[in-house]
Amino acid sequence: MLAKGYDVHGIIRRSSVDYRERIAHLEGRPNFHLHYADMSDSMSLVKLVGKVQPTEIYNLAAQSHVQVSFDAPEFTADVDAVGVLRILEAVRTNHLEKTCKIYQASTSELYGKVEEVPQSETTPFHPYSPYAVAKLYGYWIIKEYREAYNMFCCSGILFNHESERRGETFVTRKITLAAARIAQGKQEKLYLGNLSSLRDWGYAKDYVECMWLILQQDKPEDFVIATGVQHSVREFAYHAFKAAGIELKFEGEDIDEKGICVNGPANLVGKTLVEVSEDFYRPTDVVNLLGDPTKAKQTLGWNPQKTSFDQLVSIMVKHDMEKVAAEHVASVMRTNLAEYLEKGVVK
Ligand code: G4F
Repeated sequence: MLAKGYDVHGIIRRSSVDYRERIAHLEGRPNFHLHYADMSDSMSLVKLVGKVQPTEIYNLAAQSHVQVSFDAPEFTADVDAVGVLRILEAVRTNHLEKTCKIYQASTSELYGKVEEVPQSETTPFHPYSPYAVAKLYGYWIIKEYREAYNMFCCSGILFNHESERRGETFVTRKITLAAARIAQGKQEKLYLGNLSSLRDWGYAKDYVECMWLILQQDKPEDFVIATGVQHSVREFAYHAFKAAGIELKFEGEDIDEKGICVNGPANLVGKTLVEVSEDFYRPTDVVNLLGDPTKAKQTLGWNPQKTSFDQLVSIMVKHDMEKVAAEHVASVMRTNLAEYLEKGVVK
């Protein structure tokens, strides 16, 4: 958005620890502004929308971890469901419904216990987690305000979109970081949940371009954003470890399945590097997501294959190999400095 010349305003929540690593490179730019507000605080949203008078709102705010939504269902509903309503009402309260377009981050999790494969804009929803149920409300309230008040508000039904900035507890990033750490001797083993779960993984950078395209159309519509290609968690792990120089062979079934190193650094060959743990199984899991991006391709001119699965894996692994190596250098420097200080070599 900054590259396109927009003034960008984002909301942040107060925290006593710094959690802005992923936007640190943007802070200080003249067109980039951060404001304290919260999706659970209507007044903060009403005041901010009134002050900024936005022409486009991208609502990507969410408690977005599906497994966590089983532990914090009420918070998830407040932010992911009612939060969307609060944004719509903030726009209406400030009389901006004719000038402000709204993009809502809807999700392939809406298809949940899937009723058809692949999933398109016409596939029935069957949400299968507290997260997905909350997101379903968000989807419908956007549609309702579009029809009731003639507002330009749309959903992008995004399938999993990954990148080097992905949170470290989502499965792809958990795998790429572990592969990098194991390859560099910083971790022994990776524990995962359901290895057979199937996802349609795309590159987040390509998907945000599509979010913007959705708001540039003449009429507000919902779109499925996906690559149309499906892989299992097991396959993602295989390719990520391969990109880190380790070849895995998977043996066994379900909870007893293991990923064993069959090729790679001599000290790892023959070792079990991936195991399954019940801790990462969900009470209900969505296991067969595959999107049909035909409408986005035809209407928006978007290319779902811009970044291939192999390219995505290698972008993430390369980034994490460098991150782990840099952390190692920083830690050696810290240790050396501590020693020098102790010995009085430096003061
Ligand atoms: O990476 P995940 O946690 O992503 P999930 O649940 O598909 O949700 C993500 O994508 C959605 C779009 O479809 C977003 F709406 C949502 O906010 C989020 O960004 O899990 C992917 C699959 C699941 O089936 C999970 O059971 O991987 C399986 N899995 C296996 N082992 C694991 C693990 N997931 C995680 N997080 N950690 C594991 O160890």
